[in-house]
Amino acid sequence: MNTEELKKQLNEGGKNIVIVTHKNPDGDALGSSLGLCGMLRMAGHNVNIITPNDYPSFLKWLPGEKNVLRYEWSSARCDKKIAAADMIFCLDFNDMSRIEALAEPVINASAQKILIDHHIAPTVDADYIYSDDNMIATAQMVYHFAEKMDMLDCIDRNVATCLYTGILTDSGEFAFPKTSGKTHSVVAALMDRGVDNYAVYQHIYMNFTQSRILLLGKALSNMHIIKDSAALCMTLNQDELDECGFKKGDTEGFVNYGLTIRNINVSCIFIENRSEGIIKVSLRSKGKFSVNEMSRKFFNGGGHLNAAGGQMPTTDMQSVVDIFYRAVEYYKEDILSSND
Ligand SMILES: [Mn+2]
Repeated sequence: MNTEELKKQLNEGGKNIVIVTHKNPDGDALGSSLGLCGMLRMAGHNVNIITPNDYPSFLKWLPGEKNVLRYEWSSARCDKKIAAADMIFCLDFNDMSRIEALAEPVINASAQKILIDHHIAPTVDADYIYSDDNMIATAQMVYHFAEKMDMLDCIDRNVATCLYTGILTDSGEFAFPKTSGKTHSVVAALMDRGVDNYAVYQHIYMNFTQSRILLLGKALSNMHIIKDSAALCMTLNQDELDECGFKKGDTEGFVNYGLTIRNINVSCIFIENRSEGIIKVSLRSKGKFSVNEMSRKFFNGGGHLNAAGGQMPTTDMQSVVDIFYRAVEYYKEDILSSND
């Protein structure tokens, strides 16, 4: 399907549309989905958003959020919506494995599929693909998609607030390298539609649980700075999570604290999930060192150049920390020179 055909269909209205996004939705996954949903509804479509699972409470104020369906809570109802859809939008993920149990009904659906995503090398089989790994956020791409589809008039204050939230969170408050002049012009256009930027900031960054701050203290005190290597890792095991009263989303962004140290180019955090029998891995880098590559090689994951995730099928924290030491040794020169 080409852009003109899609534009024609979207401007006709009256379609049944489902939007899906990745597991453990973050600000960009949810912000881009809700923004697109608001736009498409304004254009006269019947739209539902389905996430694989629930998302953290600091996102539960976004306009329209109350209507989001969680596949883990209502899979039968979601299956019906997916089967009845004329179009399915896949937002903010590059591989069907990222939507887990949702993948099967989505793959089997007769609907046309449209991918909008900024992760590298997408493998999603879609009828229309808008993929650009130079984009800081899928939410920014949804704005450009609206431009392409002649739907800028469908961006009201609520849509703008959702897209702004996606850009704000995925860009690290407009700090990360892929934040561009274009990003800022999109943000300016969104603010002109009435986004209350300070209200958004407070919802996201001044709304932490007490357990989060207790866990941050633990993670920081568990920091291993690897000698002469510009890399560090932090850990949180299940007992520590329980002790502090861990709630979903509490550890979001902890890995970034490691990079605030001078001359540290790679930061990593390992978080145990004993009930799933795994340790979750989050990696960040400064400069040109690819944590995507490191994660693919050592941690069963992937992601972006400077931000990646993964997971290890064990709850033995020491063994995973040992692997990190080996990985850092393996890439030592690249890590040391990453930010030169
Ligand atoms: Mn994103």
